[in-house]
Amino acid sequence: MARPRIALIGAGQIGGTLAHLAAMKELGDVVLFDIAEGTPEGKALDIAESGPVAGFDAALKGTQSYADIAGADVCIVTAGVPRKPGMSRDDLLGINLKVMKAVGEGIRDHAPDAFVICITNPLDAMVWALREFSGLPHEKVCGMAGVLDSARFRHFLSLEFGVSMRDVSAFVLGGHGDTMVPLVRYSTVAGIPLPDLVEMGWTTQDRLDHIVQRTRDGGAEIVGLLKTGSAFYAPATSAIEMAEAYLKDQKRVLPCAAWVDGALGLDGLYVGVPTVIGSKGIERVVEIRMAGEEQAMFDQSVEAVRSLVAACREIDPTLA
Ligand code: A3D
Repeated sequence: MARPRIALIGAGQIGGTLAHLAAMKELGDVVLFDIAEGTPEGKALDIAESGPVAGFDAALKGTQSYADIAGADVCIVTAGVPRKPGMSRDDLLGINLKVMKAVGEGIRDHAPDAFVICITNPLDAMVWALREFSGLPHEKVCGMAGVLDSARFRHFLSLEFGVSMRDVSAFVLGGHGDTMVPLVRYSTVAGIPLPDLVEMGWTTQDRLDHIVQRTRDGGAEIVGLLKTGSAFYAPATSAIEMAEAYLKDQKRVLPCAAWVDGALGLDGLYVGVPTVIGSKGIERVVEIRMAGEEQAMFDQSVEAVRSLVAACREIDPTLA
């Protein structure tokens, strides 16, 4: 059987890391596409040259031509610009919307059967625009944010409790932005919910509130440290987990920006929700129950996403 084909649209910091991870995990052959001449070719060759040492079998190619992504099983989109210190994700909207148009049309024309994972910010609005421009089925287009936001939450919790990150599971809902909703009640250490751990004296409510806020600000914390770009190792690792779930039909339950139409009181919006990812793409949206304050936070997050989608429509009237 031929190896799966993985197309990475954008060969910058995240794109290069995605290519490396995909090759190391032997998920398939990799095509790196970028408008910057030489960058995708250079990264593809560099990673390919690590193959004999690392011992993986994967072909890597860099390109400026969409024709080379033909037949891709998965497309992961990072094309666009990242934040600089002081910028919010939303400040990227105008410039990255134009990029989504070019990328969406490229995928529509050359890889219409792919499972598409968008990472470009502002995430929820860009996934929506990418889906509109590509015309692919909604269940085949999603965005990576929840896996990353949850991973950040899990990391901070594991430091607080002094336990393995593997035994911490965390739940983050809503848009990928300042209004994201880390759900404390559904986050656990080996199945014990965080509120119980507060009662058990493992931490205090104040410290937990601080960790929740640090999770919300997780992206900005890295931008502030790096100064020249945004996070890329953890975002790439998170998207690879989603791609693997699709390629191997794992039916993983992963939070991602998915099209929600009918569930959770929403009538057609991309927003961060728990989903089941398998060979059909986003196979199910898990309709969890939210308590009063959680629902209010989720509603606020939904409103923030809606206003970004409205802004996209204003900038590009061809978006219905
Ligand atoms: P960067 O290293 O700048 O790479 C972006 C690449 O896109 C560059 O190589 C550009 O040449 C390329 N590019 C620009 N326009 C086009 C185009 N029209 N077609 C193809 N390629 C193009 O950025 P990065 O890899 O660090 O980040 C990429 C995106 O991910 C940014 O928008 C970030 O804000 C976003 N991001 C999202 C998350 C989430 O959790 C959702 C996390 C971190 C970064």
